[in-house]
Amino acid sequence: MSDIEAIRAQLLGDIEAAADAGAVEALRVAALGKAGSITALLKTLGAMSPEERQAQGPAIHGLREAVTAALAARKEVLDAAALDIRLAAEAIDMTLPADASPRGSVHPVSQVMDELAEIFADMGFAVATGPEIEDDWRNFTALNIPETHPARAMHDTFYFPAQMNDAEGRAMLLRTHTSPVQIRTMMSQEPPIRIIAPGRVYRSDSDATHTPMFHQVEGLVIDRGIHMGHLKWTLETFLKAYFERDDIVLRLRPSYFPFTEPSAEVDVGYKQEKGRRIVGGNGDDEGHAWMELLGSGMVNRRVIANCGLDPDEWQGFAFGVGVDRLAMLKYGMDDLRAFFDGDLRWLAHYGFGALSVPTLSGGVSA
Ligand code: 2NL
Repeated sequence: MSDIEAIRAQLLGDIEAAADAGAVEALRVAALGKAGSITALLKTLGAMSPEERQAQGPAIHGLREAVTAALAARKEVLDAAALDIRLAAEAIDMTLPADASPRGSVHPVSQVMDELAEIFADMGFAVATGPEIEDDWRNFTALNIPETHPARAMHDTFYFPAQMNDAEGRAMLLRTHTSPVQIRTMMSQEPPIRIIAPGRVYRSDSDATHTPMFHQVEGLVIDRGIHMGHLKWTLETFLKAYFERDDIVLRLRPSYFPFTEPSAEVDVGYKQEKGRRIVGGNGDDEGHAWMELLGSGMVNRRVIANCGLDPDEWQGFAFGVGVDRLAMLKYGMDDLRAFFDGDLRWLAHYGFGALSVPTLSGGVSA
């Protein structure tokens, strides 16, 4: 074996055995540094005859290239192994407790929806949910909303393109209220029915008091012999529990909705006292303040029939209320847009913390 081959075998063996980056660097210096063994071989080329140089040159340069490549390859292997070790050492155990207390909270809208579910559960109502993408039959037609009704217009309703019509050719849309959930329930369950349907609804509307997505709760009761008295008692009981005061009185004003007949808008009245005032209230002569809060009525016979039930046997009442508005009233908030800003300071300002979760037994605003 020639000198060059012996040096090559020795160096490549040493490089392969190098245990760390320091050892690789030491071998590089020993072979290719100023006083290195390969550097010394390269220097001998200058003193050779042209014939000798032609014979030895390629072998010596080949040796340099092979060793340079081996050093780089070994370094890469060692670097990857070092990274693996570091990653294993720095792995985070997600099951460990956090070392800082959380700053967020359940969103006020979610808290109000939870409160509503608790309050209505106490009155025997179940929570029903359904898809936010609906068809125009369940969102409008079944509810006796005529084809020409302004609510169906493009500027109020977010429609999907006609290519997305369902199998029956119905136009698809983002639900504009949670009523289609009640339609689904009436079509799939035998009465008696007592449900609330909370959730997100969408209307093409955006300014200081309207956001294109907002939250609604609707309620529905279907049974035999249901009348307006049941509606009024239910809303009164709900509002007393929600606002946590017994002096709440209701005023039902005649109104019109296609899906209820008769229909009533519900104003909430309360005795005005110093220091506590519900936002938006207007006083009257007897010291009562009234504010419009809910829409309601007896379910239109045509809606009951549209769902396959006999309106001579089954009657019902229904109501709808904006959850964002309920939250603003309860917590004294004045700007709807802040609901969607995700600003922790807003939560802190209104006293929301990670552990403040309403329960009926603990007092919903405790
Ligand atoms: C409002 C109006 C209302 C309903 C919603 C309803 C649902 C079915 C049948 C009949 Cl399935 N009615 N929902 C009834 C009256 C009013 O909401 O102004 N909400 C804020």
